[in-house]
Amino acid sequence: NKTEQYATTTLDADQLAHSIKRHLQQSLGVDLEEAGPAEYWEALSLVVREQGLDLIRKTRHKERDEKARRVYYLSLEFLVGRLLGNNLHNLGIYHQAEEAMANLGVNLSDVLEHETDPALGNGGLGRLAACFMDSLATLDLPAFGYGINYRFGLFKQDFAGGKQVESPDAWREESCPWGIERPKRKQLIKLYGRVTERAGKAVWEDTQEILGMPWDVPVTGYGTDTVNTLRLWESRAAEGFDLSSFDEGRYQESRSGEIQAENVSQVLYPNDNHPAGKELRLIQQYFFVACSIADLIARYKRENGDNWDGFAEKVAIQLNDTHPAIAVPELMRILMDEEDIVFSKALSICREVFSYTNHTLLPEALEKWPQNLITKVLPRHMQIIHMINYHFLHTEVETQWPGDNNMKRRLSIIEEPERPGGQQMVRMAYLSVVGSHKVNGVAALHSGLVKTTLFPEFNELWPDKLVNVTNGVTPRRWLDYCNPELAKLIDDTIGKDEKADWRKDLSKLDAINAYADDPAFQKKFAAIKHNNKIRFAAVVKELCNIDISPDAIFDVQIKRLHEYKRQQLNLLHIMALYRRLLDNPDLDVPQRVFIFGAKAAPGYKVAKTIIHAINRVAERVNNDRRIKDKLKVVFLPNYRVSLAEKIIPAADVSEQISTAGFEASGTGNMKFALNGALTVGTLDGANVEIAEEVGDDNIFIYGLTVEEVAELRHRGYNPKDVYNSNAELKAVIDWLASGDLCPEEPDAFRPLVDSLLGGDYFLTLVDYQAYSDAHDKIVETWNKPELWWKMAIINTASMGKFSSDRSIMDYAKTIWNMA
Ligand code: 26W
Repeated sequence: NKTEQYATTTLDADQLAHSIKRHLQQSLGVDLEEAGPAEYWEALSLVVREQGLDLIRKTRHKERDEKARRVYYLSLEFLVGRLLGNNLHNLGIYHQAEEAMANLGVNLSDVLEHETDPALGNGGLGRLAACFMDSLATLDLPAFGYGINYRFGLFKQDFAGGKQVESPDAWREESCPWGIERPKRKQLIKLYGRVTERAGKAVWEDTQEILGMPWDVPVTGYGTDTVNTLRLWESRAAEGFDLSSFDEGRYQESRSGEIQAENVSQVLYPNDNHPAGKELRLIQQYFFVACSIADLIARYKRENGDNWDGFAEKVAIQLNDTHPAIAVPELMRILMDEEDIVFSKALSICREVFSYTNHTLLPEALEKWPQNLITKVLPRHMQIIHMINYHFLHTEVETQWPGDNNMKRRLSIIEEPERPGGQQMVRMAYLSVVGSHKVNGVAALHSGLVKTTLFPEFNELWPDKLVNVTNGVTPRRWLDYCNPELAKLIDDTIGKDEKADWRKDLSKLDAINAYADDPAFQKKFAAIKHNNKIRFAAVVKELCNIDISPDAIFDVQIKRLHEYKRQQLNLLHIMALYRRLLDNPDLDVPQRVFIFGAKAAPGYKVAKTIIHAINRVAERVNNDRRIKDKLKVVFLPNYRVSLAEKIIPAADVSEQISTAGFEASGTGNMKFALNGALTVGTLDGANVEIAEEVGDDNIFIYGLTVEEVAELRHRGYNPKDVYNSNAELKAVIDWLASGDLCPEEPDAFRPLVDSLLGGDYFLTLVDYQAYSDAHDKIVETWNKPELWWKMAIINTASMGKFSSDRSIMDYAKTIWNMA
């Protein structure tokens, strides 16, 4: 039986080649002679999809028999990256596929480059969700991811005159063999309308309806037959044609309802750490939440019947930030209005089922929706939010702080306007805390701040609710797949039998520590880095037409552009280095290449100015013969997952330089250290734990701590004082302001200069000197290669803690009650 043959993950090269040919001819209608890498990509993807679907079915049967608790990960973003190479790896058929392709006369890596990189996320939060899906499958945990199948992912980025230019990313326009439509599981959801009472029951009526069509992406695990599902919803019109208007020849009009409905899943909002506050965004949130909750309830009933008493035992729902927070009143609505369960019981079911992850402390990033808007779009949900709030304030808060109305005002899910005439706002974070049994931050430092500064009263009221789960990254994509030479060196050194496979247990890397001083191992480690740098230099040449030497220090900052992440600090320092070289062209310093990748939210003026300024400085520096190639600056356009996979293995220095207290965790920091780059960073987010793991001697920590930041703000801070007392810093800021770098638009960098000198909220100037000193230490260390490579090896060897497998086991134990 043909299908059974695919159930095992032991396809050999011949079988694979046979299936590839079959799909080329029979699924794609392409002759072998006509097939290029794009066709081979599609054919091989179909082979893998076949395998994935078969295993999904088996996983489902196994779970049905075992009746275990399932976790549902609700996220508006899943930044999965390219899937074919990763799936081949996870299924253990990568080398067979390589061989099969070679026999067909094609190169597998060329084929893999033909996959469009699905950009269904903005940055850290979305990429974390993707690493978690990989780990859930690898650990054989029953799990579904739920999200939106956006037609347009995060915009594509280009530069014109150094400025960011955005264009739409219609990523599905080319075929996408991974997604499989599941019409049998479609959902109908309601919006707008009004609530009336009939026979003592709330009835939500006169609504508009949209259809949610699920689109399933198989998620393979490494070294296991478990394949989970990422179910992404696409919106469609609920009714077909309005036939009367069709008959009258008004074809466009008859479809107008449909066009509106389809808008809902059209585009990913490109904001990171700043809400858009738009009605369509609220509808997106409700749309995917309502589809997902209905879907998981239907699954529960199929498997367990109609008895709600067992629901919380079988279902755990994780809210990835507050974006899906409307799930709390949605489940309440179903329990109360459709299942006749009383309020208090419904709330306790919710609290057993939900938990919420906070990813940011930035005040402007915390979502609040105008009460009026929720009332208009989701009138029943607004009533239920009021009911939850009333119960919370008048029983729970009242018991803890009797008669304290000030406390009630502070903790209310509804924020009262500060000025008369202002609007009431619904605090989605408070709704999430009140509706959940656990709330977690994403690194130890961050979770501490969640307790002490973000939700101190909640922590007093419910001392066990706020917990920490430090983020992690999947070692499959971020070491094995992106850095195969290093993966092989590790295998050759510590073995690759079932027991020693670091791919499944990253703490096994610890054994590499024994080789940190070994000259032969150091030589191999350094040679691999060098090879990665040669390959990456070719990418830079192709994308930017800039020549960089693999002998230079590759110093990298790749992440969303945000003032708190302080790309501007990096820029000011580069400008100073350039001036130092101009003053003294024979300065005995190693060659350095500063590499950036970052997208700015289209509406974020200062962030865009920083991109423009970096590009202008790059142009000046790269074309100045006087400095003899000692300094280069590269800003790669259109930073995304597939580019990160090429940059990170080639990095020597990892820039993690946020203002202390602002980067919740960071996950790029982990990927770099795992691949043997040394971190220059502040004591922020997971940098603190990275420093703990590698030891203070193996990381370049600089700058103000969280406490010092608070102290300085308390004392009062004037950036002009720093500006006036640091001649080098003053000179580069004056240069930025002078218009010299952008003569056709002399005021171009004003927004940046004003942000620095008029307030400097992110304390860039305060940390400048310490940052510059840290870089001097980096150079000093680079000049002692045995020390450098020892440190680099210790970094790789010490990253065991930062596997997303460990993160997921933490969630399973402390939050989901699954292990
Ligand atoms: C509604 C607007 C909005 C959009 C996105 C607000 C907030 C966000 C995200 C929470 C921003 C984000 O991606 N946060 C990052 O989450 C990562 C995973 O936990 C952390 O590693 C990063 O430090 C954090 O900035």
